[in-house]
Amino acid sequence: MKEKILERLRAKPGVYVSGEEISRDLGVSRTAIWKHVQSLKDDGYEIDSSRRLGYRLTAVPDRPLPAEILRILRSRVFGQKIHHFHSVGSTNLVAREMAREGAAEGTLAVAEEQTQGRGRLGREWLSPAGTGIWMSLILRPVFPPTDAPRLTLAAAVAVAEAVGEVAGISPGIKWPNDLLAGGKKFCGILTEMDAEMERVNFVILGIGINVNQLASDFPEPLRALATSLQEVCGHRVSRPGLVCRVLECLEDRYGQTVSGDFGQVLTAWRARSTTLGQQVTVTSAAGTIDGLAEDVDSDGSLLVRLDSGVLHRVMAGEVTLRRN
Ligand code: BT5
Repeated sequence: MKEKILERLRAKPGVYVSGEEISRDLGVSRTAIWKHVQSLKDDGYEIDSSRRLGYRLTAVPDRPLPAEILRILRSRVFGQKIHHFHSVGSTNLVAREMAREGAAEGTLAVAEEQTQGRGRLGREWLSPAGTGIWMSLILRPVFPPTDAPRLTLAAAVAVAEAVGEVAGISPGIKWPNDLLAGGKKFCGILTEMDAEMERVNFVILGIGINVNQLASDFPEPLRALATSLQEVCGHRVSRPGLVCRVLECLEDRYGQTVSGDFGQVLTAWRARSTTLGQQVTVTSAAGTIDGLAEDVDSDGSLLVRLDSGVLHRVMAGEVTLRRN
């Protein structure tokens, strides 16, 4: 009903629509309409109300609200079902709960703010209200658990493509999960899996994008490492618009990943990589190695040519460029 009322107001932006007319057309009481309008105002819609004239929509919020996303989303499955939260601990955690309860592939959890946003290995992901995209997508790929790292690469390519179109920049990808612009990180991806030995039950693809922060919004010491799309491209970027483009690009790249066309994803990943061809130090649970980042393999791992000449496969770890 709330969405239907919004549609009515949106059809005549800036013009009063009488409460009586809405009430008659939608078959609900005027009190119910008033309540839905209050709820729309809580979502950030600016609506003038007049006893005599009715309601008029004067501004639409730049928030990743389901109504704003669904009216422009052109995907088949991804994001067609959206759970939006004003504030949540972590969208990855709520998406995981939903997946356990049987939520379908493509279901999206998106939040205005995360109070316990998470990176890899329990690290913190800063997710303030009003400026970023903090979202998690439920996937149910039919492939062995060992293929799951491919999804991080596919997601990085998809977000880079979406951002390229929407913000007009060309981001780099740092293996495995960072998107960079001007040498600083504006997006991180957290892929979490629930699996048995041979079978993936579900994957939660968590994506965090700094969209409209100013450099001064980032606390020290993050300020030296992090950036936002607005900082890089010089203008504000529509968050619902970007969510849509990310979902659409992701659906395409995911389709390639699960249907035997991962080679195309790898080609796009290589073209955007800031890691390949560089002398790197990789730190992981297994220790630290130095070498040349030679390639990524079809399972998503990084192939590093050690100084001894041996080719070493890295499944997970932290890459830093080596300064000689
Ligand atoms: C990541 O981890 O980059 C994965 C981040 C995933 C965030 C999304 S948001 C939606 C979903 N729900 C969640 O709870 N998480 C996902 P990692 O590679 O471990 O990087 C973490 C490091 O990035 C931190 O230790 C900081 O140094 C830095 N960092 C934290 N917040 C940042 C931000 N907003 N922008 C850029 N860098 C940040």
